[in-house]
Amino acid sequence: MDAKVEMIAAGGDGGLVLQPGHDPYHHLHDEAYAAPFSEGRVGWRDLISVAGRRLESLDGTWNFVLDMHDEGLRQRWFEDAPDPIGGWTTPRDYDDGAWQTTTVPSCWNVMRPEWTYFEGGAWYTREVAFAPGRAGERVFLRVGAANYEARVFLNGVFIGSHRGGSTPFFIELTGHLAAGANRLQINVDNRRRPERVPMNHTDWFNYGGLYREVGLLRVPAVFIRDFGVALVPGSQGRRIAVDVTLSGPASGTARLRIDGLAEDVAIPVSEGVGRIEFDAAPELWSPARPKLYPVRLSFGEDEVADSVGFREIRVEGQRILLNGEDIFLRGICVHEDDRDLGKVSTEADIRRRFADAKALNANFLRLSHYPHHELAARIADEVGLLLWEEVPVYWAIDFANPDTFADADNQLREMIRRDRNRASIVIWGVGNENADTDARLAFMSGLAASCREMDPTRLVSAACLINREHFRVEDRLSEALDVIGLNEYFGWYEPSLDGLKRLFANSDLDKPLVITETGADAVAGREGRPGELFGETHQADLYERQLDLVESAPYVRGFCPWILYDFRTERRQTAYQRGWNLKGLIAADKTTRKKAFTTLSERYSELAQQQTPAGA
Ligand code: GCB
Repeated sequence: MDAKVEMIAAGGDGGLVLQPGHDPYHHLHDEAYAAPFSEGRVGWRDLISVAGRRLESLDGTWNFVLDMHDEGLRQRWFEDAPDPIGGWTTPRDYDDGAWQTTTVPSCWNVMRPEWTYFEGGAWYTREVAFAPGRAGERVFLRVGAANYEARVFLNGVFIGSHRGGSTPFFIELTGHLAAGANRLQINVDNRRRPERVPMNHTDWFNYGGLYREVGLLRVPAVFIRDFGVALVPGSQGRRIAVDVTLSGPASGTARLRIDGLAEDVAIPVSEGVGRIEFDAAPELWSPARPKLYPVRLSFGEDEVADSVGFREIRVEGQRILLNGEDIFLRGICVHEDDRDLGKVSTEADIRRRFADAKALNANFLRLSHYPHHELAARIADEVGLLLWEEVPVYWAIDFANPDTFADADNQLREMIRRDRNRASIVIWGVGNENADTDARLAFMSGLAASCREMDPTRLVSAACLINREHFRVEDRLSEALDVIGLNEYFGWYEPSLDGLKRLFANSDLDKPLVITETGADAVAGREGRPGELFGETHQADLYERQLDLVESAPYVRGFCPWILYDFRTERRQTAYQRGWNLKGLIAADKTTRKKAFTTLSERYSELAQQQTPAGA
């Protein structure tokens, strides 16, 4: 308020003077302007399960402006100062009613050519018509994802903020919403910063915006915040555990129904939490038979509903066991990237992604390098694909910085909370290609511990690097992992596959290893001679040669090359790439298949025939 110009009429001559204490130029000299808007930050504990709930959509047209100097925060645009004041119309540098419009969800980078490379703050404004509901009702704003930091303002008041570009957040609007028209503003900032997660150096495009759905959620005064339904590990598929967390410390009984398995189970809830285990014999979920059961859970006036699969994933020595059966992960990595929509994932796009994975005869996808749209895991549950989900602890994170850890840990917990009832997800990934330093070991072991604390039903992994000194698979983080992920680019960044042979000969592992990346760039339609870089022939040959070696190492229990589709990345600027990573098996049009697609699908078909029924 201190920067607001309040003019008062003074003197008989009709002149205007500034009220003492008000400095209209204050914002020009205040570099701490953003500090108040990092308060009230919401995180994983504020998430609310949306399973089976109806959200009032706020998608569609919003007023929009880019704000590269953060003037909106500096000058507090959201306050919308009364105008005119004391007979004087204060000149101001904004008018959100006059801005251009955009669509939510979207990424601004693909909306207009001149916005392609914009990194900074932007403002989204819209009116929200609100009709109060039942007495005691609580109302939350849900944002599916905003990259990277978001600040929410309602009717001129700052309500809360969130950081982390790929997970949802909830901000309570109860008490702030008026009956009738309300003005909602969201400031989104996608600046890359060295201390954030990811940091400023990545091999994917830094899209900005409100790029997943936005909506309002109404719940009763006491509501179900979170719940989990899963097999009890080690119960041979014969016992189910259900846990429930309410919005506050209420006590009572929650009621559960799983069609075909449990008619009406009473779950005692004390001080807001309840847990129960009971015997049941569900048909187990697997890629071959992705059986889902309808689940309903209620407490008081609140109810959630979901479709849940039951399966067990564990490791035994060098093997990965799905429902007790040995499984080889025939995988492919995929980014959330679209030539036309950027980071926006539509249902049709996700379904195409999975149809292409099925055409490859894959049974596994690595959703790299950040949490993808929540629909991905829902659809994978339905169509029968195993998933690896991960957080963007990518390359040179500021591992010694406790605030960076807090950010990464929150993103991880938000991802687990959001998706823990999805049978398709079998592995949580805690990072990708990070140098084996003491600080990184502590940071990522901490993340692995968070996975185990939040979810004892899945495996933990990370995509690790080769120890170049000993030329071995040797990473101190392995101790904290169930499965070792390995990124290796023999035949692309390194000339010969002899290195891979040597690596396997030198390594002796007591856990399963999954090749989490390998590959080669190829321009779609450019055949090239054998060995010629950027040609389809070299890419396809590389896949053959990699698989020959990989299949010979007993501890390699999965192959997940890089990547399904070509994707945008501004750090690739050769004449072939021009801002694109071309390691896709399919071009950026998501239609043109390269030779390596056929190669891999044939090899995966052979592998599938050797597979136990669960993984076929
Ligand atoms: C990697 C990274 C991935 C890159 C890929 C590449 O090791 O994990 O994000 O895009 O290599 O193409 O070099």
